[in-house]
Amino acid sequence: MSATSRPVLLLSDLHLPNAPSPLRERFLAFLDGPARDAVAVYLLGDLFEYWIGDAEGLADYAPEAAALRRLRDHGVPLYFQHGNRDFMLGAAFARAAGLTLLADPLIVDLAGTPTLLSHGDVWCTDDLAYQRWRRFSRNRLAQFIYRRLPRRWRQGVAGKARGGSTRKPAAILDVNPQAIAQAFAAHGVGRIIHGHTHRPAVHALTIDGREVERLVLSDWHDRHCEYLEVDASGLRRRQLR
Ligand SMILES: [Mn+2]
Repeated sequence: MSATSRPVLLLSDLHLPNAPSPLRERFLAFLDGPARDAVAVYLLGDLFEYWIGDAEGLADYAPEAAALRRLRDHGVPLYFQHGNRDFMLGAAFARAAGLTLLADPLIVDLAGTPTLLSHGDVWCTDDLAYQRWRRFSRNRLAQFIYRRLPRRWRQGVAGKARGGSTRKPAAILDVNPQAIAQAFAAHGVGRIIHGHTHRPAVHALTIDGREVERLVLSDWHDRHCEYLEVDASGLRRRQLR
C-alpha cells in the first residue's frame, strides 16, 4: 500500500469497561489489524468507560496501553481527545501508550480537508446541568484536588457523573444546532467530525450560505465495532470484522 493511499482512521465512544469484555478484545484486534495500515489514528473520546486516574488506568488497561504503544512504535501517530468519561486521562498514560493529547475542539487536516474534531459534549448546550459539571470538572484546581482523593471517593465521583445522563429527555442530550452553527462559523471549516451522542449520521447543513457537513461517529456495542476511514477519495464507515 503506498503512503498516499493510507487512510486516517477515527473512532470514539468504545466505552471499554475495566473488566474483561468482548469489546476490549475487538479493540485490540483493531489496533493489531486495520490500524497498522493507517497514516494516523484519532481517538475522539470515551475510549474508556470511566477514568479515575492514570495509575489505575495503566493497571486496568495494561493490554490496551501495550497495544497502543506497539502501534505507535510501528509508526502510526495516535491522537486522543478527552471524552466526558475519560477526561481525567493524563500525561502518564499518554506517555506509556504513545498517545498525543489534543485540545477539543481542534482543526486538523484530514486527507487535505480541514476538519474540526471534537468529542462533541461541548456542543450539547441544552444540558445546562451537564455543562456546569463540565466546566467544574475540567477546572485545573478541581482536577488537582480530585487526583489526591482516596480511590473509593474518586470512584464515587466517577459513578455519579456516569449516572447523571440516564434520566434526561433525549433531545437535550443531542448537540444544539446553534452551537454547531457557531462552531462552523467560528472555525471556518467545511466539516465537523464528533462522537458522544451515539447517533451516527451525516448531517448536510448550510451555514452562512456554505454547504458543510457534520459527521457523527458510532459508539461501539455488541458486535457493532465501527470506525471511520478518511482518505483523498472520501469518508467510509467501516465495520471491524
Ligand atoms: Mn461522551
